Amino acid sequence: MSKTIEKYKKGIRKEEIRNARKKTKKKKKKTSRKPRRKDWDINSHDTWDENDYLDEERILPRGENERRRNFETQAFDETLLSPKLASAMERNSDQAALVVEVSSGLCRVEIDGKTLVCTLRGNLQTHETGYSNLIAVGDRVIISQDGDEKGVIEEVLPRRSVLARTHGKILSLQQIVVANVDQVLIVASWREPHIWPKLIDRYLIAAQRNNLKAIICINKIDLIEDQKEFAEIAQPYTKLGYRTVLASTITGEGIEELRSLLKQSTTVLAGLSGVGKSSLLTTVQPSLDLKTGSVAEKGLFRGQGKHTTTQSSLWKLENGGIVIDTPGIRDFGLVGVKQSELANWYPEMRTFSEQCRYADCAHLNEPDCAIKNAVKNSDISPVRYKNYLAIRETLKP
Ligand SMILES: Nc1nc2c(ncn2[C@@H]2O[C@H](COP(=O)(O)OP(=O)(O)OP(=O)(O)O)[C@@H](O)[C@H]2O)c(=O)[nH]1
Ligand SMILES: [Mg+2]
Ligand SMILES: [Zn+2]
Repeated sequence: MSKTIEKYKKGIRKEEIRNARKKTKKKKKKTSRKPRRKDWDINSHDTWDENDYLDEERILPRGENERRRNFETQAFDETLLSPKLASAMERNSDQAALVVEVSSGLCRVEIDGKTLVCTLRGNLQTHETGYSNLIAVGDRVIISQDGDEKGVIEEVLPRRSVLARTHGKILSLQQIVVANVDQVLIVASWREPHIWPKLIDRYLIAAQRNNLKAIICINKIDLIEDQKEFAEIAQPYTKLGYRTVLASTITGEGIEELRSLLKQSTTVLAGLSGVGKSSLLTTVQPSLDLKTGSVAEKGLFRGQGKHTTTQSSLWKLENGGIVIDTPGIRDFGLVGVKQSELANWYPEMRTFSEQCRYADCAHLNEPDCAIKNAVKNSDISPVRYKNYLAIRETLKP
């Protein structure tokens, strides 16, 4: 397709989205967004909640959902933030700065070994990207500098990858968690908090959908008491071929393995609060000295993390790796996965599902369901099947 046609098509898509947005604008104004923080202190790491959710489900005009879905698919391949996309791509990459931290309306970027706090140029618009946030940690951006410590982000360069999830309760919108990563290190802990395989599966599906390599790390293995129980949970993942690192920051087990897996790649660490993401990074490279927290010892939230890390941040390792530490995410909403498609994202179910008696078998209570039979015969792990059922419940038909 010629460049002119491509540009023309982009123009049409932008116009469509703009019109649809206009229609929903009134409703949008009523929602209460948190005010932007203007007082971001370069040295402070605390208190800001990057999820910044709108709590209300938005009603969209007819056809808008489908239009967005098509649009969002394209947004994976190209960034439409800039009308001068082509020229941005041709620019010397030396001019690009790396976003290492993001707050509402402000970013911390790194360029030439210096760190600057940047605002965003007012004409950058989220509605042209298909995502609810404009900038994410890991983005490469063109900035104009304003003195030694400040700057303005003029453009966001095309992303080679994103890890995205649904934006809070608004299932049609997606939020970029991080950009330009190669792999997701899914961190779980055996205990404190208790291992939660359903969240591991959600992350595995998100990684597949975003074409990112997934590695599983089960941390706090010093707390294992029953090896048999541990094997039942961990083995299905290793059998499926997922690289699974068993680690403990207390005994040092698995740390060298992690260090080498992080080498020369850009990796995002994702998992529940309190599983030890920041602790693992600090153990891999003590100079990082990231803030780590404790796990609640009593009360309703016993055994859960306290959301010590409040915003994602990017760090460069001495071995050439780049890591992004993230706050614990509990609800990793799967963007655009329907109930009927879910089994396709379970590699071990895909082949069996073709042998079910009914082509539209949901693998619940149908007769002659090959997946249920495979679970009975231990060809599919009961843990994975249980996760499938639970995740299915949260998806649209
Ligand atoms: N027993 C045990 N405790 C650990 C291990 N690794 C980390 N911890 C403890 O787990 C708690 C939480 O660790 P963090 O590194 O803050 O966890 P996090 O995943 O970064 O949590 P958020 O920042 O809230 O998302 C701390 O009290 C750590 O000391 C481990 O291998 N074994
Ligand atoms: Mg942390
Ligand atoms: Zn079936």
